[in-house]
Amino acid sequence: RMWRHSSEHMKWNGTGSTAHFQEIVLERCYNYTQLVQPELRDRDCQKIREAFRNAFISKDPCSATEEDYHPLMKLVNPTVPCDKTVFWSKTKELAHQYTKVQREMFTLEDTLLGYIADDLNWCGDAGSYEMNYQSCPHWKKDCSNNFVSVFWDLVSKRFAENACGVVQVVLNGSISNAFDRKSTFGRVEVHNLNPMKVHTLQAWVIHDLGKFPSDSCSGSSINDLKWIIMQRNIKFTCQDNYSSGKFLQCV
Ligand code: 2NF
Repeated sequence: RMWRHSSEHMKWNGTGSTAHFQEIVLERCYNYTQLVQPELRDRDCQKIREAFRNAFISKDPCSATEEDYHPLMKLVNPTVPCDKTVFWSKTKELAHQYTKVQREMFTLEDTLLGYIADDLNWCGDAGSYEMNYQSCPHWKKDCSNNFVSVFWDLVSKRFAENACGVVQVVLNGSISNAFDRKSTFGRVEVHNLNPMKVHTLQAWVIHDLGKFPSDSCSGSSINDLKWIIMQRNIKFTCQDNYSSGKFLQCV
């Protein structure tokens, strides 16, 4: 019986839920709402933790839908001021360094839900009130409609819908497709910018994040991005020849 019990929990190919998930969610929520963004101090972190847990607990971890997260989304709406949104793709660390220096700029992980969930993993099981700490569905090997992927797609969509004015994206010029249509940025965020609110998308193609410079503003992937953005009646500008050091200093 023991053997059967543990093999059932090892059924997925992805990493299991993060140890102490509930405590981490609560602690990050308090930290964010009291210290990072005290304007949000009236948010109820216990309720947020509970809504987050209720979204996925006792459910088939490969049948996640946006609706599962609606109660959580109702508790937290994105509130980034105009001109302050920073998207990223394959440049997570650099983008986060950037918003640390430019304190009033926001990546998704500088907003409450992104801050709470960043680098965490979570899933439950149909017919159990427990989280599965042994394994969770891998988004490529098991199923794309797992609770982690559906969460990031949804918060990324809301983050993009909320953006206004001039918005920025930090892209990696050291890989062959600095803009990737299949990334969250290319698949979700680009298509959910509201042309009534977003004036310009400003792309930064940073060239020293790997060994070789491979892509630039004049490359075909950025041209794809430019075409998509202009089709959507949003202005597009692009800067390259930036190293990460120069980017962090000069902007
Ligand atoms: O973990 C995050 N903080 C996160 C995850 C997904 C999306 C943040 N985002 C938001 C951010 F706000 C960025 O603006 O989307 C943008 C970055 O996503 P991206 O897919 O364009 O960039 P990548 O560097 O390719 O991926 C970021 C991380 O997400 C994972 C990927 O393995 C990497 O760790 N990821 C990408 N797609 C999926 C997916 N469908 C995914 N993980 C699970 N399911």
